[in-house]
Amino acid sequence: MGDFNHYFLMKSADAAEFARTRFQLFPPGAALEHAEIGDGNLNYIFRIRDKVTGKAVVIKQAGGTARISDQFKVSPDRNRIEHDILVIENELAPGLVPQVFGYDPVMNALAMEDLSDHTIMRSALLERRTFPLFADHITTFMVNTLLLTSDAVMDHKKKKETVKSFVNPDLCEITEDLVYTEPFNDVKKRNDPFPPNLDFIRRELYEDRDILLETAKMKFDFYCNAQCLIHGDLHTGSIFVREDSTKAIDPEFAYYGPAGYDVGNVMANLIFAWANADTVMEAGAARKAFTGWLERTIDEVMGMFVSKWKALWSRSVTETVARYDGFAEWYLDSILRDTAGVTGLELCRRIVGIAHVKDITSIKAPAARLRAERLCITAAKRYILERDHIRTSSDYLGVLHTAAAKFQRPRAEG
Ligand code: SR1
Ligand code: MG
Repeated sequence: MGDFNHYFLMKSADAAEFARTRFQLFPPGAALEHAEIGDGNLNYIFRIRDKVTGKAVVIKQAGGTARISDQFKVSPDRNRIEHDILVIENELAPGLVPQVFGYDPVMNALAMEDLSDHTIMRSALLERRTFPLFADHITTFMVNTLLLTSDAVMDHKKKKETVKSFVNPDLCEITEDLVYTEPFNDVKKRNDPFPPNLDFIRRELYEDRDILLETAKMKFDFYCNAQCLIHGDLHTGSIFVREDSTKAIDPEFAYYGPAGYDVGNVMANLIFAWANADTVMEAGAARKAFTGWLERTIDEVMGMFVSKWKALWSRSVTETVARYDGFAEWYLDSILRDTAGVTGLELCRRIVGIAHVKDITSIKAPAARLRAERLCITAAKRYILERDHIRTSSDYLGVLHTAAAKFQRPRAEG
């Protein structure tokens, strides 16, 4: 066991000792049980629990390369970024992120609240569980963290300082490559499409010049638009849920970028859950109820995002010119346009690229998986190409239903 004065990649026993001695989260002599519980693409996650009191914490450590592949060299500074943004998000959206107890720049590890009484939302949705407060919680989280870190509200010098401390080049590069480039151009030859869908992907994405041009425009917005402090990876695998509680976790991709990146991620991942259920569940009341709940949630996320944004805007904007007639509408409209575009990008990249989602990969029957993938890609293209016009939940659901109707469910559903 190391002394924590020099970086090394911890095993779970090290993490237990680290939690006790570095952060004093447990008393000396505490009987601790420990396990590595991470299954994400990047980091090592340890759960440490006092066998007597039941108190538990999580230690998250960053390595020098991604877990998913050592092709990705990722600065361990992402752990500092994650710690710092969790502190900010806790202030702006209390109760909607895990509490952090400390960060160690030598071990590149942070200590935070254990959320074992919650479930990762993607898994919960695959079990067809529903969360009545999710839309309300996630829209509060997004509106508060995005608007309150923007130039419309923040002191501009302080905002620039914040932009500086959240420059996140390695993690942004992952997004620039995996989200904005490779789903449409396999330039690094590391895409991982479902083989039976390769021709469809080639025709519909790699060879569609309109898609190439529009995704290039969006990539330049991601490079340049330091609009708000975004979470940067707000998919359903980065959200813990309980019936009465929602926690956005894993904000290590945070940087100052377009607000619509976060909203579009939430929308796309609800659509993945819908595509899975619509394809895999047998026709009948259960499918109707579950897809209906997802559609209502998509409706509430869009509706509440817009109404809460407008309300918070009128209460909190400090920038003089942002009060000019028409500015608020123009600004929000640009976020909604980006939301539509990013919804399309996220749908494509999880199907074509290296970082998949279980909503798709868990579909065993090849014909069913093909149907789910194709309906997502077909809808995604319209979200991207028609992003100047897609604004309301009816727009999103109309595109989704039209795409789904194009691809019949296979008879033996999988
Ligand atoms: C190399 S990291 C691949 C993906 O996992 C993360 O959760 C992000 O979504 C990233 O794009
Ligand atoms: Mg993550």
